[in-house]
Amino acid sequence: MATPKLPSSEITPESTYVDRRKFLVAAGIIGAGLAGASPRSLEGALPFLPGQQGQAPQARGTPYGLQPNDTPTPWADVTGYNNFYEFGTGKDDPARNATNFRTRPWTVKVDGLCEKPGDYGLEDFLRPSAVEDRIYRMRCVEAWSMVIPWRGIPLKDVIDRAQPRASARFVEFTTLMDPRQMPGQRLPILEWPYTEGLRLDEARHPLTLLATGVYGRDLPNQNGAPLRLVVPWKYGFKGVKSIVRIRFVERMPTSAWMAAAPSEYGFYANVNPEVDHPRWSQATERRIGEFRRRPTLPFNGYADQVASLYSGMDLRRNY
Ligand SMILES: Nc1nc2c(c(=O)[nH]1)N[C@H]1C(S)=C(S)[C@@H](COP(=O)(O)O)O[C@H]1N2
Ligand SMILES: [Mo]
Repeated sequence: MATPKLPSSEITPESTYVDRRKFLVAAGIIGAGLAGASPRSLEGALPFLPGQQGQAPQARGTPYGLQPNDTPTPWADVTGYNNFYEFGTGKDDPARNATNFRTRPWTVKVDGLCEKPGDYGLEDFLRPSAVEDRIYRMRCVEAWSMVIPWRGIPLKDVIDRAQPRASARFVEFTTLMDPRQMPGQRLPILEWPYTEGLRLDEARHPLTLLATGVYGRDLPNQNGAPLRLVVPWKYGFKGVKSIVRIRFVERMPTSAWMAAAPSEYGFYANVNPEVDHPRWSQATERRIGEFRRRPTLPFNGYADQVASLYSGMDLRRNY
């Protein structure tokens, strides 16, 4: 696995909360012989060559905010360098520990302040005509970034079908709770189940995707199968994985990361190079696979499309 070697100054500040060895022991990974037991079956089978399927990166001014020097991050990194704490806090833990995670059958409950609540099967979400391939720049609050060819449907489609009421102002998303399958949930790493939220207008923005795949095939489990959120102008932690509930609410939801460290992870999480994380700078980033750091762009390069959502807001306070 080509897990990039990072200088120690960059290693997983998000996992400061976690004692990794405690995790491994309690999760039954040390001693249970799980480590290394499951080879990454998809690795090496690159199914999608940029330029052959889906949206190839184009010149400046593409609808998806790619810059001329943005090329897709290799499959091995997209699927081997992950944050999915339900399966461990190391970047290569999810690929190893999520191999047998069951994603079929899968039901997503849509409820809260809407006219058409219901339990949806995956097939209900995935009208084939609505599925699109889009290459997005993605940036983690840990100051690394990738360029990922996602496949998915606009979240707006799902929201419109549910018909939110006028009183609905936010959308809350919840990850599956299943400590038997998700060893991280047996430990107090975050408040489980993982939750996230968007303001309703952010959720309806045409860039916001419910992703079902990468590189033209179904999402690998470590990337949040079978359904995860992708919001390219926000820090990666907004991209809640393995979603089982989408709920319309009046009040701003508390996300898992806000609950863990409210002074470090705000609700808005718009990529803002001018507002440092309390423990490190957000001015630059390291693109996985590259060595020289890049400047971080406001709204991760999507300002033209999304800055108007925040006009009148103090983006230093609303980090
Ligand atoms: N349920 C759940 N969703 C999650 C996380 C997590 O730990 N649990 N980590 C978040 C963080 S911090 C990041 S950067 C992205 C990483 O997505 P990727 O591994 O597909 O690149 O997932 C986000 N979604
Ligand atoms: Mo992240």
